[in-house]
Amino acid sequence: MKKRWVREYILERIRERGAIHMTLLDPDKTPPEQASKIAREAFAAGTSAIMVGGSTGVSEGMTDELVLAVKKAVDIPVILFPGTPTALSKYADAVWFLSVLNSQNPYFIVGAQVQGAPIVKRYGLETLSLGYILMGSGGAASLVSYARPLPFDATEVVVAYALAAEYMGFNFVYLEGGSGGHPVPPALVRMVRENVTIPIIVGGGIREPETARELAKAGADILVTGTIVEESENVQEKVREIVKAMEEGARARRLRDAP
Ligand code: 1GP
Repeated sequence: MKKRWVREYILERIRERGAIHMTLLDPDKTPPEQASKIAREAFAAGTSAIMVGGSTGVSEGMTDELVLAVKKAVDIPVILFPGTPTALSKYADAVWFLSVLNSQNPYFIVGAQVQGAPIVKRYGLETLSLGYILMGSGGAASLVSYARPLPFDATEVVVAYALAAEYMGFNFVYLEGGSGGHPVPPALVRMVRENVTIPIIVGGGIREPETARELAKAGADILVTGTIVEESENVQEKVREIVKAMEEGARARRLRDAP
């Protein structure tokens, strides 16, 4: 059994820095050579972990190759973000063991997890339990998981989902705006922050430092970006400005909330 350390690492880094950034790599869109280069640059720019996954076109073999390439390039946790139970890799450090809470199909709430759990055990992967809530445009993740994405203005319902995630025992909650879509509004993140105590992950459509600053200021603990590292000419500079703005936002929040 591998050592379980990723959850502690994440919580410790959030305590130290106020908020942390994770870089998402999709094996369907990023070949392993490019993934190592992106991982190196993102690491140099202050990213805290590499997430690996995608909604379509991802096999276990592709995931293995990408994880191995990233592990060789950087010494930060590689966390699987699987779209299916066939996208698990024994070479990763941990897996977001996620349930799509607002799917209309029970397969994505508990079925895929039942299929994947014995594989996770066999591979000795650390599990990070995650309540995943799709909102806004929802993106490809929403389409393939039969989710009914929650409108950004349905504040009370989003808060209720996030609270349900906490009360059901999930260790993290993910507010997903959908890859390449519009980011989750900071005011919505703030409402969730005022109601839940578990760490809040926010992703989908984060491209600008200003967005990262406002989301961290509103109470996001972890920001995830995928599309910008696939598209940027200069990944290091792009991630660096996002991380810097995010940490400034987290500091502003601490000052605001200080007794
Ligand atoms: C998708 O939240 C992530 O699951 C990342 O979204 O590709 O828009 O950065 P982007």
